[in-house]
Amino acid sequence: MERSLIILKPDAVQRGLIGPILTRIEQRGLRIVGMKLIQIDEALARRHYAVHEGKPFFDSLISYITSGPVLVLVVTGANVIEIVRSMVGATNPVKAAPGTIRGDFALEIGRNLIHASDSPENGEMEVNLFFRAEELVDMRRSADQWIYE
Ligand code: IDP
Ligand code: MG
Repeated sequence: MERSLIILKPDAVQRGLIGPILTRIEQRGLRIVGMKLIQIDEALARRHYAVHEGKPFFDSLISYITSGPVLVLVVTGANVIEIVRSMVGATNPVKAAPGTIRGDFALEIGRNLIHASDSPENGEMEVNLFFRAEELVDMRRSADQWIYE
């Protein structure tokens, strides 16, 4: 069972795209087990994006992700890392396929709306960075039998 941390970045919140993006996540059948609206501070941003420290876009990335409230959520299930990454689309919206979130709603890499964990290991790390265990629910959905064989 994998877990993916998804962040609807400040541009998604400011543009009123929480609803349309969450709709896609719900419609796909993904199971949401945590969700909160927060403002990421610089320390958390630097930890979350530590892998990008030193890159030319690092400072602008930190100011972008801390520039306003974000919606963070945790989705869980078999293969959710790959499923969510494919829904999100390529990092650069210019290259993101139509039908993906970035391909349908974004135009530039520095305003690409959404973060999603890129491996099961990073999923675990990122979920633990943003959520305490008691903030997550143990969700049993009656619909699961119609979503999973
Ligand atoms: P990802 O969000 O698709 O996983 P990463 O390569 O992990 O992409 O980069 C993290 C974030 O940093 C991107 O979503 C984007 O907001 C920003 N970013 C990455 N590369 C660039 C760049 O070349 N210019 C500006 N921002 C970038
Ligand atoms: Mg990444």
